[in-house]
Amino acid sequence: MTTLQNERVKRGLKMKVAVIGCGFFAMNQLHAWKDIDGVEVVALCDRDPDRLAIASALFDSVATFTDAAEMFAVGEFDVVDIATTVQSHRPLVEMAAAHDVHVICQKPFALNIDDARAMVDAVATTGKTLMIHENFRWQSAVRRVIDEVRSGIIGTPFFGRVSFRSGYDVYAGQPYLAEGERFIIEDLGIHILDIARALFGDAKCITATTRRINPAIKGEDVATMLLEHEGGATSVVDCSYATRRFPETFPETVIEVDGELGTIRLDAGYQMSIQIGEAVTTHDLNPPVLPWASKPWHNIQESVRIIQQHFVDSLANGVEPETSGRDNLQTFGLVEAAYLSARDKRTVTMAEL
Ligand code: NAD
Ligand code: 89V
Repeated sequence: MTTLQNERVKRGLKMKVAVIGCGFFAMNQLHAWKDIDGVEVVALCDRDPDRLAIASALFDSVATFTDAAEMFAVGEFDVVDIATTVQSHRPLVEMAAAHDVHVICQKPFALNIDDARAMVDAVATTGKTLMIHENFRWQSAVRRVIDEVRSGIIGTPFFGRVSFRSGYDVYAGQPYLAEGERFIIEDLGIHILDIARALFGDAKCITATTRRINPAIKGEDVATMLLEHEGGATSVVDCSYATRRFPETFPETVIEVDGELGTIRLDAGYQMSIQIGEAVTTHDLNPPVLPWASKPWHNIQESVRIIQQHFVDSLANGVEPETSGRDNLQTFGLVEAAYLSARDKRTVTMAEL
């Protein structure tokens, strides 16, 4: 725990959080902060005054800023939660480091791996914590599978498939997703690759193919990736926003893991089955719909509260959050390596990055 954090806990004070970016997704982060004991959102920043007004209406009292530098100059907070899109992540993380606060930064971490490394270094020199808001591994159903695999119940895993296929109109809520040269690996695949890492450990290499099916968008909306993990498992990570099917499963991730002793499946509808030998157990892992959440986003919304609680707990216990900036260099590295693989039509080793 840092000196500041120690002092606050000793004095029974709340952890003060400032949030930069009050757009589409930040509303979930703001609701989640309100739910977490010992936390107080004290400042909001968005360069769009309309977004700032919508977000500040959630609070009885909160300082508002349209310029992040002005917010940092006023200070008086322990943590900055950066919920902007990727273009501003590096300058804002570096600004946070210059002002000696803990940092949470939304995914995708950065525009490229050099920026991501520089951001990790900038916060490391302050001794503060940097966590990437990589929430999919914290969805309760996904987490249950991760915990079961880590418990060793199916023995050492040798194969996995982590799959996200949907035809949901993500462009309506997030128009920028249709406009980037990169789309599905950077935006969604990053989560699915991170789940593969949580299940099977770091990867040695990756082979990827990409397609664009929807002619109205700029980037790829289909990606199929094959990973060799350092522990010996092989995984297939496949993602699509061009898959029309009923029932539509957005935003569920389905998972298969084969281990030496058995198998675990997380199927559509949040149904998990575990088979050890001939014995099969089934488990309904439907997540709750939090009071401020709505279907079909409720599993993601729940994971936002869980990851933010994990951040608070990690600070209180003086431990690195699971998806720290340092850890997320591996997930972000897989994104970079997947694009390189698809472009050059070859397997890319992580050591090349
Ligand atoms: P958005 O465009 O709706 O919101 C971003 C907000 O940040 C905007 O209101 C914009 O005005 C503001 N902003 C941008 N740069 C700024 C700056 N320098 N200073 C102050 N304000 C600034 O985007 P969004 O859909 O909310 O996405 C934000 C981030 O969240 C993205 O990185 C996206 O990938 C991520 N996201 C994550 C999930 C998830 O489940 N983890 C889901 C959706 C989006
Ligand atoms: O989770 C995300 O990052 C979102 C979405 C689920 C639409 O891909 O952008």
